[in-house]
Amino acid sequence: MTAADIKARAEELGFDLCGIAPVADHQELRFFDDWLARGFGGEMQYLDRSAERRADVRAVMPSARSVICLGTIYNTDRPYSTAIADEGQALIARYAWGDDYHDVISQRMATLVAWMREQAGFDVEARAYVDTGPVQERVYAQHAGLGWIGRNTCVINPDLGSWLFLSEILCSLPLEPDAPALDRCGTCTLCLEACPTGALVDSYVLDSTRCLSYLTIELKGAIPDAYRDAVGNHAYGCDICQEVCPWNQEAAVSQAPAWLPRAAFDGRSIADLWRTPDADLRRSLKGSAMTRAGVTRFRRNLAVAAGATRDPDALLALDVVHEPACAEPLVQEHVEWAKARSSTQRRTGV
Ligand code: B12
Ligand code: SF4
Ligand code: SF4
Repeated sequence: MTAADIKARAEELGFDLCGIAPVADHQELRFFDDWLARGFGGEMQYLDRSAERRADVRAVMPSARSVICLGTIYNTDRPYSTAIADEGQALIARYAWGDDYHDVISQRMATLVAWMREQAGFDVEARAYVDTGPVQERVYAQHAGLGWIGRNTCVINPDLGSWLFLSEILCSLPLEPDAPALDRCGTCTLCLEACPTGALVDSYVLDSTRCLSYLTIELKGAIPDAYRDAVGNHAYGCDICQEVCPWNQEAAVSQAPAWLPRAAFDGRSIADLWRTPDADLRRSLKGSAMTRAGVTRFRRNLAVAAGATRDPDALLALDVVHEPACAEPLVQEHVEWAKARSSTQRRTGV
């Protein structure tokens, strides 16, 4: 079984990209410790705990000789958030619109691994991860030729764009590696300029503690006051630094129904979502990547969005709905903030 055989099978299984990275001491793996030391990981302690393993996949699987890197397009033909003028609409990052990618892609990779073992005729050692393991996925994807790590820190494929889920199979077979992808950002700095919170503190360096994706998804406590206005109508995640990227202006679109937006979150307003009963929200989040934040944090985000946008309908909704999650202290604090924002506006408006 050759690398070409594996790539052909990966394509049959629905992967859009497949390349092989050698297991080696890639120099880009070394940025991670410095990044953590600068506090850019915020509260994501799982990153600190796994730092040693992230430095070398052989610490995860000593027999690893190759990393089979896979890319899956999740883009749809829906407009970018930056093209939506209605501030009352709740924006959700497109990676989270459809089914949970962990489930969809894990299944596909399991099929690929089973096929590899069958072809080899012996027990090939392999471990598959999709955002689920201590692997610096972007570094391996770049070395497998899937795309380069752009200034916005995302892996960009020159033909497909950057709306790609990355996943990989660590494997004991010494497969023929691909050439690494070369940086094609050139003199462009559009992503750095567009980021609403200055989270891209330098080219290729993201400070999570300022990133709306971190603040609305990963952060468990209160969203710091300093960033609440910048949240705007971002109810879950952020896509701005990818939307402005020239390589995404004609990005490839997936035909897979799995990534289409769920009706419950499709083009919905902040007010509508706030008015939705907890039980319905929970049902709609189930099976999507949005379960990560859960109903309470989602309501926290909606409250901030109501205050940041001062959308009248959303602010009104904050007063009239009394679902259990609305009464959680974390949510209440953000509701109070939002209401104070609206009275500030009224006072200065007269
Ligand atoms: C933690 C994490 C986050 C954090 C931190 C992101 C970050 N940029 O570090 C937060 C919560 C902010 C986040 C946000 C998002 N994430 Co995320 N995230 C991860 C995770 C779990 C680890 C990333 C990591 O190790 N970060 C630490 C930094 C140091 O590593 P890095 O991101 O690989 O960055 C490289 C560069 O920053 C560079 N670098 C760092 N310092 C320096 C210094 C110099 C001088 C230079 C030259 C380079 C350089 O080095 C790194 C490696 O070379 C990965 C999955 C994984 N296991 O890898 C997914 C992952 C990166 N996320 C993903 C996605 C989809 C997102 C979002 C788009 C979701 C959203 N819409 O809200 C945003 C994108 C924001 C962005 N611009 O990155 C995808 C990215 C796919 C792609 N095409 O790149 C991944 C790979 C998950 C997956 N399996 O598909 N994420
Ligand atoms: S995801 Fe949004 S907040 Fe985070 S770096 Fe990109 S533009 Fe900035
Ligand atoms: S917007 Fe420009 S600088 Fe940023 S990732 Fe895209 S090409 Fe690179």
